[in-house]
Amino acid sequence: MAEKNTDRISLVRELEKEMGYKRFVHTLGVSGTAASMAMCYGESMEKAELAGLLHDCAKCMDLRKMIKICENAGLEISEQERSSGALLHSKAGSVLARTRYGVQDADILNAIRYHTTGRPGMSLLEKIIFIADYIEPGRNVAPDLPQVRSLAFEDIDACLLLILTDTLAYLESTGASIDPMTQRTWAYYHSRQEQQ
Ligand code: DGI
Ligand code: FE
Ligand code: FE
Repeated sequence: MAEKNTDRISLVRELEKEMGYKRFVHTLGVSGTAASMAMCYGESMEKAELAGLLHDCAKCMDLRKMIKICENAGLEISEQERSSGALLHSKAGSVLARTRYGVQDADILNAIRYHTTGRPGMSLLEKIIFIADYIEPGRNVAPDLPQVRSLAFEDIDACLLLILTDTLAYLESTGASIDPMTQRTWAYYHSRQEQQ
């Protein structure tokens, strides 16, 4: 147990060196929020905390480096990802979590990999990281945040759908190209809610 705590503290120390300070504070916010959601929903608190700490571990790299990391790992990169660090950092982050930080748990790696676009049929841990990333205390510009924050602890799928709906509306308003996976995730959770 003591050893585990030492590892956790060394990881935080390493991440502090790897990222800009704003990103580091966001990382701590996501990690703490994810741990709280895990307590609420009966997910492993340790896994949620670790996935939260590592979810943006590739975010501060330049795009060429992200591309290299994914190519070396044999992952396919779409044209859209090739031109967007906002999209590619999650894929690159999941590779780094495994190769550099020694994470072997597939659920943690998937939570990192899909934290930006989500995906249909997300695991509980994947949903927690996706939501925690959006609601951590440092976030303050997205619409509906008070409602999203309370839904996060009351109805996780409704919360997920609201975030996806607001994100798509935001992306449409800025004219950004929408990743097909973000669209598919929204369609999947929208149709599930309709069926209820
Ligand atoms: O890395 P963070 O900023 O903490 O959060 P994130 O990994 O969720 O990335 C958020 C950004 O990703 C935000 O600017 C919206 C953008 N995003 C999410 N889905 C899509 C997307 N950007 C594009 N171009 N297309 C998407 O489908
Ligand atoms: Fe991210
Ligand atoms: Fe993030």
